[in-house]
Amino acid sequence: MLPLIMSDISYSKRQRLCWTKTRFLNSVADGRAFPYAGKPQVAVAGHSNVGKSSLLNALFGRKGLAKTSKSPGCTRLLNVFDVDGFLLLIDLPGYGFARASKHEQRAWSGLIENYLLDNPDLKLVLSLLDIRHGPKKNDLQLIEWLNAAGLRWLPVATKADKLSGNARSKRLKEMTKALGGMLTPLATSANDGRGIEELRHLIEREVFAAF
Ligand SMILES: Nc1nc2c(ncn2[C@@H]2O[C@H](COP(=O)(O)OP(=O)(O)OP(=O)(O)O)[C@@H](O)[C@H]2O)c(=O)[nH]1
Ligand SMILES: [Mg+2]
Repeated sequence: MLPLIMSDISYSKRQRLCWTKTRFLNSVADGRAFPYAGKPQVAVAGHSNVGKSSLLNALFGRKGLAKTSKSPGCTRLLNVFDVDGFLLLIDLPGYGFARASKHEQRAWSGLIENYLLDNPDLKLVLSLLDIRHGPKKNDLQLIEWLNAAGLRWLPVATKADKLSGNARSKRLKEMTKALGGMLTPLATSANDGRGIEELRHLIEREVFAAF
């Protein structure tokens, strides 16, 4: 009993995480047997190659901790990172990878669904959308699915450095409309650091509000 009470107290006192104090825990192959219960979790979802692993490295301020690749389909398991001993960030396999076989695509979506469903520790899902292309049909399907499952989600536009100021604002407006008009994606770039500190704050607010 006592350790639980003590950890609740330390959560309520904290407002910020030390993001550079992140370590890779493990790769998990079965979403139903997720071995790290008890800590709040934030999952990063999105199309293959949208920049999930790069965004995580930018949040951690650590190059190469999450494996990135120019060729899509690099992340095929649930890769689990522990931030500052308090929070778990989960790098999900990308969906919509055209060159994967139907069998592989089904296996990955099964892995993602099994992890997302019935997980009381999951506080937030970041829905990553490439600022140049998203939201695509399967992004909107995921968001619908998250809504139906009652999960909190936040749209995050990636690769914002690829567009100039005006084009960026125009795209963000279009994306907001395509998402139903309620939420404007946070523009981020793993390359120039745009939006990264703000995203850290948003995650902290969600996580600490839960305690
Ligand atoms: N210009 C730019 N390129 C980026 C950014 N983020 C990621 N990339 C590039 O996009 C490619 C894919 O990045 P990843 O982070 O591996 O993407 P992912 O979503 O984890 O991909 P999968 O694990 O295969 O689903 C790499 O070539 C990255 O260098 C960004 O903010 N700006
Ligand atoms: Mg990846």
